[in-house]
Amino acid sequence: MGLFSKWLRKLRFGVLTENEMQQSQVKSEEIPSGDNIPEHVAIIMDGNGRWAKARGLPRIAGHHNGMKAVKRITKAADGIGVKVLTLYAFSTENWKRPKAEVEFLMKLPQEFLSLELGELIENNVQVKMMGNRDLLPDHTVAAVEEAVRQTRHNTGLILNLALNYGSRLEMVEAAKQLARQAVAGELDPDKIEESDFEKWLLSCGLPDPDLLIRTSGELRLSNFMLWQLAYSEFWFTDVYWPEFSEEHLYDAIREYQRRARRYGGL
Ligand code: V0D
Repeated sequence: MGLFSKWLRKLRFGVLTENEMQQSQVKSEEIPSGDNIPEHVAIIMDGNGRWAKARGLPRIAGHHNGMKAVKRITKAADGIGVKVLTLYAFSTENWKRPKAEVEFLMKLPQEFLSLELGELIENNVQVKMMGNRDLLPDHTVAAVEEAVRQTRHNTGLILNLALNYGSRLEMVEAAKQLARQAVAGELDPDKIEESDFEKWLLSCGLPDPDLLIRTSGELRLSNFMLWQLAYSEFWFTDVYWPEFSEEHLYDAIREYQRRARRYGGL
């Protein structure tokens, strides 16, 4: 009997159990490779607080374990040939959280970099930051800018951290810049093109994300890269960010590759 004939027969007679249906998807467990690796993966790292709550731990324990996932996923993405990894670490909405939690979060860049910057440099990773520096504490900005400076000539994976980032504000700022250029007589409003707008976005110079991942079950964009995600594939999972593993990333990328193959077939 052929490998799949059992499934085919069961399908024909409509007697597949839920469990068998899942198995019949013939999921490849291989590490993604080949062409069609997404060049830019963006991730909304949600569920750190929920992960902690489920374990009876304080929220900051969730954030701390989320940081370990950042290290794990950066390595895994680099390992399979992703060129840009954008991580949504702190949104402009996150200021509404309790002061002590925000203070803890603002120390994480320093903590992460004091542990990991050496290895990032060894691995030729280039650190970038995307967001509004104004409201961030000086110590946070200084730590990130030092990492940006020390890695600016690296040519490997770009690790782009969205800190105090909000997409609508980013676009309003871009609109202001175009208005200023128009008032100065440097730009004809009737000749404004997408590329004129794009060059004022904080993601300027990076390709648009090919794949957006959001963890922890929420199915929203939450003001993240609204312009840049116009044509991206979306992948959602119920897994909390601190538990997001290499295998989850590979699942998302294999699904991305399957979708890309389907378009190719049309
Ligand atoms: C907390 C889950 C790494 C999301 C991940 C202040 C929430 C862990 C960084 C980081 C945060 C930032 C800059 C940098 C290198 C690493 C980070 C924040 C929160 C925001 F250059 N994890 N991480 N930054 N969390």
